[in-house]
Amino acid sequence: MPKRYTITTALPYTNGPIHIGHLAGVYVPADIYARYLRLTGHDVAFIGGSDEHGVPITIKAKNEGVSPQDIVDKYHAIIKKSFEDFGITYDNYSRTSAPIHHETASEFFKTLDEKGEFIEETSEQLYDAEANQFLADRFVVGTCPKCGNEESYGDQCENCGTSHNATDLINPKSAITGNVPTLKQTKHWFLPLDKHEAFLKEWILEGHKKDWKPNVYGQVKSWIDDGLRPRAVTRDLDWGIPVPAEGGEGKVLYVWFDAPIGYISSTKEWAAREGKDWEPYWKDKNTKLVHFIGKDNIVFHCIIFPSMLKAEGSYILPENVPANEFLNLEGNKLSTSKNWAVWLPEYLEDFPGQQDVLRYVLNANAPETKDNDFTWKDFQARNNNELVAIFGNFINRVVVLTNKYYEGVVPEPSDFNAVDEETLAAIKAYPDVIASSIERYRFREAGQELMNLARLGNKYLADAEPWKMIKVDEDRTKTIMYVALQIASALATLSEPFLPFTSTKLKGILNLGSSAVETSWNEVSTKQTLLPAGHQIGKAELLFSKIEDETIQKQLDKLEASKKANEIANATVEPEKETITFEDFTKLDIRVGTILEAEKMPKTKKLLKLKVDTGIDTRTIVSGIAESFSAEEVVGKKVTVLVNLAPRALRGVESQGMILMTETPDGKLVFVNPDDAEVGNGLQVS
Ligand code: B3M
Ligand code: ZN
Repeated sequence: MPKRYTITTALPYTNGPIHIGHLAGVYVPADIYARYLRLTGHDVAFIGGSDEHGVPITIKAKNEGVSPQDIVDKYHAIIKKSFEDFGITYDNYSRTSAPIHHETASEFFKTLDEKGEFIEETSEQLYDAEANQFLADRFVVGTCPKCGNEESYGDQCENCGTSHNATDLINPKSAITGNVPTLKQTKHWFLPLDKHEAFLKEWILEGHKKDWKPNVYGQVKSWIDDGLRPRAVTRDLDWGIPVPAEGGEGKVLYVWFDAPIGYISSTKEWAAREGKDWEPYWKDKNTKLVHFIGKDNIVFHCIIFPSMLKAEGSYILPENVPANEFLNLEGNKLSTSKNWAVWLPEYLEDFPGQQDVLRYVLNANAPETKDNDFTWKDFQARNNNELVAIFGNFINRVVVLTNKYYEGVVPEPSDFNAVDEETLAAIKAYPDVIASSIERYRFREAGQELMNLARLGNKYLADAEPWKMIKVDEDRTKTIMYVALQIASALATLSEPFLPFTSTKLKGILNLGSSAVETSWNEVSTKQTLLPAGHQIGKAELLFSKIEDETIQKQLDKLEASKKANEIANATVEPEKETITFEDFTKLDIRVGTILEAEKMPKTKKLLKLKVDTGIDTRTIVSGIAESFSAEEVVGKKVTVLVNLAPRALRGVESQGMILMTETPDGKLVFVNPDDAEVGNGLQVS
């Protein structure tokens, strides 16, 4: 029975492009799901859009010295294009700055306000007097009261996922000035989550214990068990949707209040464009609403948004929220600020036309039940050993041999032997096997099943060896090629959700365009023949190509460069020392000298024994620079020397002064080098 589905994906903040973590956690699984449902005849609204409000946008705008509008315009376009490029088949991709969204979110707020679903309260909130601003959300960082993470934001801790009020933070600090905030009174609208606790318990804890993913259910249960409290849904900020209520001047809706309503606005925008009615997609009890998100968004989609929908009264609730865990990159957390990421626009520049490879690898390694790691070596291995060696190799052999033996015409089979029968029967089982994994949100498993079908094909050909058989039994060869072509056709249909670009290409090669040979998902099981004898196929084209070691090394080098750049950027600068007087300074006798001789001190790693001409005399200085310089390379160097330091014995040698050094970001010592100065001259201040 065809059903109606509303599928939503987290609305990305438009403060940067999209990276592989986003794609793996949210957009690839959602697209597999949406494509599969359409292929099996369901009525699907696949909804997305950009989240253009909130502090992340304001901060980015401040950092770049442009307006928030400039930021959202720039990244909305980039993100939308990435989704198109990677074949994410949204029915609508909107943005929360769209007038329809402002209207929808305002109306939603007003309805709750009129129904008395908010508590209006004046309370003390964190305030930064220097910045003249209340500190909500990402404008404040402090220690999470739940897990102790010292970098929790005001509204949510990204470490444990908990959402809290900014005043709950321990040791809060302004993210704008670094100041310790003060408290200042202000009025806000609060959604009393405690009031919805009973409903949430019944709906999730009792109703979805079995069908929701354990990671999602577990988090939700722990929050509910901890007790829910009222949460402010308004903010003292100037970027966002104005609060449509008396006393709301100068205030906007909390971004997490407006953003999920963005799913509804985007559905409305789509329906208006398509001449459809949006309401059944959000209000008909038979519609299945599914939210695809990352684990940091669970609280908002499982507790806050459902409480809002329930309070409004006319909406359905999500049937499932298959949130994923996080993807790491080469063993480290993906990070925008550290540029530790593979950005989609950059990937496409480096791997043009290879979107399916990334979709495949990200799905194969998706962080479905635990955090997972993306490595470039694994990317290469999955491409070379699975896509090229199994899927691509099978298709290539089938197409090349069909062209070679039969000028591209599907041959007439004769009697099927037991292996042929088994193989033909096995093909028919795949649509259900893959579907069953997809319907349980096990997209990795589903992708592996698809690859198993290609494996079946590869093995069938390798065992049957048509390239040998052609020399001894032409009829048998025809049967073999006929069976192999049926597998190829099944692959063209069943690969579409996972490898959409490859599927299109393969359909072209197999010439599946005409309705007589087009096979739907379900028909792979039910049709007697997928590719009938006599059907003309096209010429071979490579579906995938081998990725060489150099290509992978380039990506690893890029990451290494990011790491270096971070080290330099994060190199800590020592705090300034206590103030000294000019007299204190003049006590130091620092002069320019030349190193005349140098030798390594025995049995130490660090020390060089130097003879230095200071202009006053030639003296011995024992210096801890041997890990940065060899004895030979320092001879003849001009150096700055502190000459009136009390002599000191180091390893039995009296050292009569010290050389001034500084350090490069990676810890190598360098001389404070007075190349242009005269030996014996003193250091001066001016
Ligand atoms: N923009 C958070 C994020 O990008 C947020 C999602 C909104 S979904 C309604 O992680
Ligand atoms: Zn925490």
